[in-house]
Amino acid sequence: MAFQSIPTILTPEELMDKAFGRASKITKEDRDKGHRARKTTLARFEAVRNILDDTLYRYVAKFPSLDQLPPYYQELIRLLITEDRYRMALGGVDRARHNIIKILNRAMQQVRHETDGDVLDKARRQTYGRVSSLLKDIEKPLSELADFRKTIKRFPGLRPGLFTVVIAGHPNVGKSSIIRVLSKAEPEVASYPFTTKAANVGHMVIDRPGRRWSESRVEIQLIDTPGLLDRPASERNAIEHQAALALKHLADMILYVRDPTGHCGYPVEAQDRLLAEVRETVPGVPLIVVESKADIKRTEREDVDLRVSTKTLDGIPDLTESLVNTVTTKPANPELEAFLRGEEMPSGR
Ligand SMILES: Nc1nc2c(ncn2[C@@H]2O[C@H](COP(=O)(O)OP(=O)(O)OP(=O)(O)O)[C@@H](O)[C@H]2O)c(=O)[nH]1
Ligand SMILES: [Mg+2]
Repeated sequence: MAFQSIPTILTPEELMDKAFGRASKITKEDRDKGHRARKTTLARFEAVRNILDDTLYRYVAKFPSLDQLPPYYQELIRLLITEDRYRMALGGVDRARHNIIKILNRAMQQVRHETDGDVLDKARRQTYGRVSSLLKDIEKPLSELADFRKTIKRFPGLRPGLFTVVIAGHPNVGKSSIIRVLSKAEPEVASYPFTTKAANVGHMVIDRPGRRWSESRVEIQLIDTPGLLDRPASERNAIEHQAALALKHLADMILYVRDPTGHCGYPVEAQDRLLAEVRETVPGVPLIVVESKADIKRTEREDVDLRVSTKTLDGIPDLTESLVNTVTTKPANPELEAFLRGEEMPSGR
């Protein structure tokens, strides 16, 4: 996955250790003591410059540029990081990189003819001091980048070319339980709302012997989402927004889970309102309504496609069959597909 290439972000102290430590191992040869000291100092300055330039450049370049990301990821970054924080931290690190290069280039210029050991030592102490304080000044942006990296690495690892089913519904209705029985994924299941806090991916592989080879194996990507409440988008929390984003951007099909038992803690009327809302916000995406917890209660309602129990597995084979029958090869989101296929990461610069 493209986001995995974001490197570990070092602290200012670690960056100093890395740059000054490596530079200190460099010594240049010359029969003349003064020339030896001059060449060594120059080589060390150059090493410090190159190490910090490379490292900081990589930090900025490996974070995706917001404008070049597919909308799903852009919106996730805006939601979980915010655009301002993202741009400020990357900008701060990049400015520091430029200033560090400037300081070291100037220092090299100043000592290029200097052969007095004491003067060279003093120049080195001063220059390292300036570089250190520039690095200390970006302590906050660097720690922000380290946080962003953690957040981004947790983004759902989508795979290109797979039909994507997004499971949605109120909290605690049994969405993750369904993902567990349908796929190899093992999302957390618990008897309280908002157990699932972010979109997670599971894969489902269905072998259908006896079919033409092109149809003999079907692979589906299932996205488990946090619960959604039937309230206006402006009142939703960041956890709910992640479900809404997955629905809006990732769904080739929606599996709407409704719990008729009341065990989830939300009335059926509220779940019906949410269903209507989901249909309205993502029109045109095929949607099936699944009633969960069929081992406890089954309704006679006609607007239900399937009734399932993840305890007795009642209805699960039918659910699998109806998912497989809906699979189409045409991606609903060509832009996202292109991004997932591309090995190249859009650069942050
Ligand atoms: N009796 C019964 N209980 C179920 C069934 N499916 C899920 N549950 C229970 O319902 C509770 C919620 O299940 P989850 O799968 O975590 O529900 P969720 O919709 O993912 O919940 P959030 O992640 O909080 O939105 C758990 O206590 C499950 O054991 C079922 O088919 N029958
Ligand atoms: Mg869940």
